[in-house]
Amino acid sequence: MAMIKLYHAPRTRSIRILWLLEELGLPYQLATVAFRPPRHSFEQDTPAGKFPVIEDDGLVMFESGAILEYLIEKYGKGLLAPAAGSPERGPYLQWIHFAEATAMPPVNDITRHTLLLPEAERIPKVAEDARVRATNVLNVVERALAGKDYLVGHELSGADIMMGYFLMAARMLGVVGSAHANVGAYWERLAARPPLQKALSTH
Ligand SMILES: N[C@@H](CCC(=O)N[C@@H](CS)C(=O)NCC(=O)O)C(=O)O
Repeated sequence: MAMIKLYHAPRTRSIRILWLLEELGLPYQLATVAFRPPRHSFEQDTPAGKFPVIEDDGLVMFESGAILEYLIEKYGKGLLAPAAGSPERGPYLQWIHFAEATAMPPVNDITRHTLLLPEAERIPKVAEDARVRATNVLNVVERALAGKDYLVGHELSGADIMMGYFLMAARMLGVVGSAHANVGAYWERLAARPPLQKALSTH
């Protein structure tokens, strides 16, 4: 098996892939690259200008959700994903796509308009609106977790890895509040996993 190479920068979405590689116990080579706050986008020193990027047997891939699905399919041996066509497969795909299509955009807006952009270019109203949208996402997750330990089925799946990064970012930005008790307990459950701890402490 060819060694998977992951381009990683701490605190970025490459945490998802590092976490996944650790959960699956796969051998990998890490290329740690310094994150440069982007003025626009695709400006990072990786083969696709973004984090994460992987190289696997000559294939170069970007988009964390696609990388996650690809690695689970190719190397997961049935772990971390319900079988294709099973009733749980729908919600699994739903959360994977929800994470980047709906949950992360407000986090991106808050980050850009409070931290990344030069101060003169930040628009407070954009950050304010994004906080409302991020809170609405958290409300959806809060309801989905009622009486459940994980988003899909009874064990960790790729859906939790995708949404876990959103939660990490939302917590850092101060969006997770006392109204989100299920989300808080869920985060503690995820954070207790050694593979996530390893991913978070890798620099
Ligand atoms: N939807 C993409 C987003 C990738 C992305 O924007 N990553 C950020 C780091 S978390 C990045 O590389 N930002 C720098 C830039 O946009 O140039 C994914 O899930 O991989």
